[in-house]
This record gives sequence, structure tokens and C-alpha cells, in this order.
Amino acid sequence: MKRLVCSAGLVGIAASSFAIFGIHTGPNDSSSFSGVYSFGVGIGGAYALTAKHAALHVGDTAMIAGTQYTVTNRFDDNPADLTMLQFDKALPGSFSLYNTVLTGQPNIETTIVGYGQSGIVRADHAGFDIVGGSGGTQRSATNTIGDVETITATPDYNFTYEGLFCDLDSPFTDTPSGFNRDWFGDGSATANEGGVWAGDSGGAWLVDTPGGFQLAGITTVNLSDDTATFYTGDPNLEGLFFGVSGAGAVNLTNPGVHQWIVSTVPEPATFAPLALGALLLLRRRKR
Ligand SMILES: [Ca+2]
Ligand SMILES: [Ca+2]
Repeated sequence: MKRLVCSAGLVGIAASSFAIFGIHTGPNDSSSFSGVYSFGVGIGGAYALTAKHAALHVGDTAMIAGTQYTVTNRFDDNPADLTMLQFDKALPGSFSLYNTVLTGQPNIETTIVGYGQSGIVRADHAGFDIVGGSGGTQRSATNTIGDVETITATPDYNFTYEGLFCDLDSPFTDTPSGFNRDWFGDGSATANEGGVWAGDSGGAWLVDTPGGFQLAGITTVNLSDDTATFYTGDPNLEGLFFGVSGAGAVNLTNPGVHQWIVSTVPEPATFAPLALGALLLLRRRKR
């Protein structure tokens, strides 16, 4: 397994949270992933997963399409940067959990969805500049999950967990030396290569399957390779350098994390649509 040598910053609302950007994703470009909310990701019924360092608290409310949802329970008893929220009623959208365990260097594409600040590509093609005040709009970007390993997020938090990691590859042929490298050695940029920035914590890392998008990770950190020195001294880059920067999520496919999720939800919430269908069928038969 590759060892990440990097500094990692949490991307939540707190000290240094993060946002979605991508080469085709500007401040006004939004996609629609029902089930990904600014507070986390619906997993069925009244439950959502999010990053612990940015999670709502019991009694907090969120508005979805004009309806208010209130947090009634918060489950923090997981060592990862991961919290489960329970609301007072079922959330309108959700994703099922990706059911393949990701380890080593899976090299599969993920679609990252969040509400953080957006970035625009710099004229010199060395990376992105953050667009100030651009948070709050749902955006998506893609990347390749090139590494799965256990990290400790920052000294400020006691999170140690297995994460999914992506490097930020340049899609340009004229990117300056150093920034044009493939940090993880997992291949070049995807069609809408991007990462995360402030405000993206708690967002979704989705894998496209024949059955639709499934949830593999929850956004938690961004990374930079602090062994690379060619980018230092350029404050405009803000840690969003091609060849140096990356994004990280809590690996929900880790067996221990998966077990915590399914055992914390008191009912098989992800089976709710199926149960409803069965109920309708029974009613129909009675007629
Ligand atoms: Ca990449
Ligand atoms: Ca790469």
C-alpha cells in the first residue's frame, strides 16, 4: 500500500472545512444529486451520514424544499470522522451503501458531491483559485480513488480512520513542471477532475454502478504533499495544486465502519422503499 506523506486539513465548517470544484464546474454550475444535503447524505428513512467535525447537533434544523427537518438523535460513537444523524421524519432522498470493500489502490472513479466553495482554473494551469463566497450550491466533480489507507486527520482532532483518497491531476498539457506529475501513480485526470474545499465536509463520494450511484465515502479532508516544495510561496494556490493536492473521505466500505452503520440504524431504513412496495401490493390484493 502507498503511504501518504502529507498534511491533511479537515474540510468542514470549522477551522478549515472544504468545497467541490472541477475543471467543468464553476460557481454557477450545479448538478442534482437528491440525497446529498449541505448537512450530509441520506442513507434511507430519517438517517444521514456526515463528517463528525462539521455535524449538526440535536435540535438543529435544516430546510429541504421548503420543509423543516429537525435533528432528534446524533450518533458519534465511531472513531472515524463520521457521525450519523437522525431526523424527525424521513428525508426525501437517499443512497444505498456501495457494497464492495475498497482496499489498497482500487483505482475506480468516484463522483464527489458537496456544497463547499468552488474554484476556477488558474491561467498558468498550475491549479485552482478559490472563488470567494461561492459556497452553498450543490456541485459535483469526479476523480479516481487511488489509495485506501488509515490516517490521523490533524493534531486538533482525534480522528484516526481508514480513508479513500484521490490526487488532483492536471487535465492540461501545458501545466508547469512539478504540477504536471501523477502524485499517486494512479493515472491522469478524469473528465471533470476535482477535489474538495471549505464547506464540502459531510458530502458524498459516489460510485456509479449498474443499479445507480451508491455511497462509498463521506468527505472529510483535503491533502497536500508536504514533501513537494516547488509550490511553496504562492499563496494564491491555497492548497489546490495539480500534482500536489488531494481529497479524502471516510471509507464506508471498511467492514468495521459498515457494521457500525447498519447496527446504529435501528431499522433497516434502506429497505423502506421495498417494504412500502410490499404494503401497496397487499392492499391491492385485498380489493
Ligand atoms: Ca486524480
Ligand atoms: Ca493521479
